[in-house]
Amino acid sequence: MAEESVKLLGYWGSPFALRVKWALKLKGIQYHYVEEDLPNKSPMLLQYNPVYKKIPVLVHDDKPLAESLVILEYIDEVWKQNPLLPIDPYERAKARFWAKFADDKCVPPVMAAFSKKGEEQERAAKEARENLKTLESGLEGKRFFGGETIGFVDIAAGWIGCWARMTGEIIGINLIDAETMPLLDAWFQDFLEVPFIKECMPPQDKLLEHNKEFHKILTAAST
Ligand SMILES: N[C@@H](CCC(=O)N[C@@H](CS)C(=O)NCC(=O)O)C(=O)O
Repeated sequence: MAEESVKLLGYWGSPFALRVKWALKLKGIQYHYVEEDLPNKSPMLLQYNPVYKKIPVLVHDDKPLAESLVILEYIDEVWKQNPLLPIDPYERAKARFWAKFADDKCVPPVMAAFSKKGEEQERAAKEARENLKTLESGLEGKRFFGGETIGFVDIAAGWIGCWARMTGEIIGINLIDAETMPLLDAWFQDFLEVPFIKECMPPQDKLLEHNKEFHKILTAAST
């Protein structure tokens, strides 16, 4: 049988590519990583993801797949070891619900708090804190969203802890409040300390500098 080929098109500072790196690492899948220059997208990226033209793209045996949450589900279906989604259909649906909630309701206000100024920024920061508090309820007292082991929602939402904390540091507004969301705060810390999770994280100093530059560009554009 021919050896299977797995390729990931990503960008070092992308949290969406990080999700895929985490999932492949958890499953123990070897892959070839291709770093994209996002301002000058490669013909390969445009060919493989003509619809969104974004990374990450997973290419499995020449079959490309875009959108990180879709890729996570694909990885989970193809490589069954260390499952990400629970077996029970209702629990699976709930995991998908919280991953979608994180993308739809937590990421946008964190990004808005990062890119806006004044009252708009305050409003976005408040919304981010409220929605992160709601995300906390999905933990239901468990160590991870996946229970005792890392699951779909952990992989989908775990990066928000690092990015929201860094964003808070850059804009001087706390987005994760350890007093009002102690369980989520503890989960972020616990999750990000898991060795294979930590191993895949981009270098924090480099990420901070990169995000500071990005913040300057975004806020200059909004004046
Ligand atoms: N919903 C997408 C988001 C992917 C995304 O926003 N990728 C960014 C990098 S973090 C990108 O490729 N940006 C290039 C562009 O928008 O032109 C996913 O979950 O995969």
